[in-house]
Amino acid sequence: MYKLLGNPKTRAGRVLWMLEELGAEYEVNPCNPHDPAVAAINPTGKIPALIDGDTVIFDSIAMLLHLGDKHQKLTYPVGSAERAKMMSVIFFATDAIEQPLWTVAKHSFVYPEDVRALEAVRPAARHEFGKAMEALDKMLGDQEFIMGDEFTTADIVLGHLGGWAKGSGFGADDGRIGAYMSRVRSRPAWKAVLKAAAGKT
Ligand SMILES: N[C@@H](CCC(=O)N[C@@H](CS)C(=O)NCC(=O)O)C(=O)O
Repeated sequence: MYKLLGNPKTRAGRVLWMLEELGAEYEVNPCNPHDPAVAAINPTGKIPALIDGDTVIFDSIAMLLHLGDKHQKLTYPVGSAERAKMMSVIFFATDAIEQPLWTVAKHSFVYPEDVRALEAVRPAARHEFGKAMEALDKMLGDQEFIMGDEFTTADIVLGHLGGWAKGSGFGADDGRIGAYMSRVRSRPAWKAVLKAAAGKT
């Protein structure tokens, strides 16, 4: 039984999505960052944190890759060309798409108020996000999923970021990218996460 710490409305949501896709057994403590429960196991106090037996994993992407490897689903064999390509997409997503979203979030509600500079960072974040969407559109082309015909971990990362973008007013809902986001975000596993999260509020 996996134990996940983290409010589903954060990056914990992408891990819950993966757990649902895998049909894994898990329990969730929907705590917020720096809750004593998470501070006790993660030196940064950040969420999510995943407990798998005696192992504690701190980073959501590390969790997704670990779960995929362990269950041998939604990924490719370690060392394969497909696995390398999928990781390229995932790291592109967290570098080029997530960072501008995270920058705006940090300047909106994470940093202490006296160091926030939201209006100063917003134009660069929007510029960076726009460039990332251009690149994503090229990567995606007319494929159903980012790796082709198969839904993989990379689609969970991208689909989760699509929701984050929409929720923070960046948008990723036009054209091929918009259709792709609707496709992946309509999967039953993600709907189950949303339903469970809504039930907790
Ligand atoms: N790269 C980490 C980032 C973790 C992270 O920054 N989590 C946010 C919530 S989504 C958090 O705990 N923020 C509180 C803080 O930065 O102090 C991951 O993907 O898990």
